[in-house]
Amino acid sequence: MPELAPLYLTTPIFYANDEPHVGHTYTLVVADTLARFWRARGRRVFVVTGIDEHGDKNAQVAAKHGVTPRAWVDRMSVAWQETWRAVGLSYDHFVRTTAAAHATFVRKVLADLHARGDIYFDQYTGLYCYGCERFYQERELDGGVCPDHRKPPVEIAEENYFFRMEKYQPEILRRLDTHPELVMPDGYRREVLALLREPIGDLCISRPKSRLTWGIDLPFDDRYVTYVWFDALFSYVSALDIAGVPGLWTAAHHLIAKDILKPHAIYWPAMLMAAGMPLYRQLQVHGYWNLAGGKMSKSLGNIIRPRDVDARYGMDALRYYLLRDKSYAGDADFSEEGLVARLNADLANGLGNLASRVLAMQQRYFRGVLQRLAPESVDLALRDAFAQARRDIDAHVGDFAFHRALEALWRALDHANKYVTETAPFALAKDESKLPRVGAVLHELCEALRVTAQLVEPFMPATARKLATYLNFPESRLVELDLAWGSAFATGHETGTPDPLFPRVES
Ligand code: ME8
Repeated sequence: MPELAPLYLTTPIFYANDEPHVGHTYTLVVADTLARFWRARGRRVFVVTGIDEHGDKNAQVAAKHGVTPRAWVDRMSVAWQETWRAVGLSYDHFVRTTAAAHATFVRKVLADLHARGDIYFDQYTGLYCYGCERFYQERELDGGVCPDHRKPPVEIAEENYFFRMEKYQPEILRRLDTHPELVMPDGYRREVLALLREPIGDLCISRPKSRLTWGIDLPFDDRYVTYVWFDALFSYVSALDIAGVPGLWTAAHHLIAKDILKPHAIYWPAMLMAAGMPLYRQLQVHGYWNLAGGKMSKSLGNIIRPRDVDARYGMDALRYYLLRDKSYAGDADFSEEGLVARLNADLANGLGNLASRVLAMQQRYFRGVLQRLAPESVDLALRDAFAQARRDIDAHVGDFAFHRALEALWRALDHANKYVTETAPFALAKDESKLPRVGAVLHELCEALRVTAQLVEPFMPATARKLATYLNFPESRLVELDLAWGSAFATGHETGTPDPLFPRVES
C-alpha cells in the first residue's frame, strides 16, 4: 500500500470569552474521529486546538467579571483544557495566543510585511461587529444587522494600519480555480467565489490602544495592538514551531464552521501569500448545531455544555448523536429528545442488545470458551455484511460523511441482530446434538462484535474499549483492521461477562 501523507488537523482556536458548548465540541469530535480513523490506517496525524485570547471580546468579558484580561484567559485556558480532558477529547497541542513564542512569530511577520510595503497607515470608517471581531461591508449585513449575532454593527472611525489584502485577490481566485479542493464542500467554495467577485478591500490589522490595549503590540508602532484575527490565524503555523514539528505545515487541513469562512478562505490565504508561506491544503467547512432553530452561540447565550451531556448520557452517546444526526456540511437542531431517541434505538437496542445477548449465551452454553467455526452460507453473508461496512466506512469518512459511515456500520449490526433471530442459537441449544452449531454461530457473532469494536473506535472510543474488554480482546489490537475473520481469538479463548453497554433511558 502507498504510504499515506501526514495530516495536520486544526480546529479553530475558540474565543476565550466563555467555556465550551456542544458546537465547539462538534468540531473537536470530528478532529478526534478523523485522527483515530487515520492513525488506525497507518497515517501520521497531528491535531491542534486551543483558545483565541486577545481582542475586544475577551477584554470586555474580563472587565465584566472585574478581573484583568490576563487573569481571565488564564482561567479559561484551564477551563477549556479541563473540559476536553474530562470528556476524553484528545489533541497533540493546545494553542494559547498569549504564549510569548506566538507573539514573537506574529511580530516578525508584521515587521516583514511592513518593511515590504504590504502594510500602510490610513484613516478609516467602517461598521464593526464585536461578536465577529470584524468590519462588515454594507452588503454583507442582513437587514442592517450582523447575520450571526443579530445586532447592528457599530460605526468606528479611526486611524489604523492596513494590510494590502486586495492585492492578493486575483491570486486567491486563481488558486480556487486550479485547486478546487482548497475549500470543501464545493457549496462553500462557491460562496467564497461569490465574495471574490466584488473588490474585497484591504484589511484593517491594528487597534489603537486608546480603544483596546489587550493584544500583541505592533512591532513598528507601539500606540497600536494587532487585530485579533491577524494574530489568531498565524497560530496555525506558530503552533507547529512551538510544538517542534514545523514541517507539518504543508499537511494542514483546517476544520471550521461556516461562521468564519471569510477570514479562513480570504484573509488567511492573502496573509500566507504575503508572508511567503505555502497555503493550507484544505479548508473543511461544517454547518451549525442550532438550538430551537437559532445558532448555538456563546454570545447569544443559548448553549448546552458537553460535560452536562456527558454526565447524563455518556460522551459516546453524545459523539454518536453529533456525528449521526447532522451531515458535516449541513445544519441540525440539537435536542435532548433526539439524542435519547438515538441512544435507545441505535445504541441500547441495536448495538448494546446484540453484545449482551451474544456474550450472555456464550457464558451460558460454553462458560465463555469460544467454539470451532464451521461456516455455512448464512455465516458467510454475515461476514460479507461487515466487510461491506468496512468498505463503506472508509469511503464515507474519506468524504466527511460521518453520518453515512455510522449508518453503514448499523446496517451490518442490523444484519447481525437478524442473524441471531434466524440462526436461533437459544432454540438450538435445547438440543444437545446442536451444540456445535450453537458454538459456531456464537463465534461468528463474537467476530462480528470484534470487528464492530474496531470499526466503531474512531467514533466511540470508550464503547470500543468496553467491547474489547467484554470479548477479552486486547485493546492494543483494535487497530489491527486487516485481521482475518476467524483468526482474532486463539483456540480455547474465553470471553468475559458484559455490563450493559448502553442502559436504556426512560424519557
Ligand atoms: O470564531 N455549531 O472563535 P469561536 C457548530 N476565535 N460549530 C460551532 C457552533 C455551532 N453552533 N458554535 C461554534 C472564533 N462552533 C475565532 C476563531 S481561528 C484562527 C479563530 C465552532 O469561539 C465552529 O468550529 O466563535 C466555529 O467555526 C467555531 O466554533 C467558532 O468559535
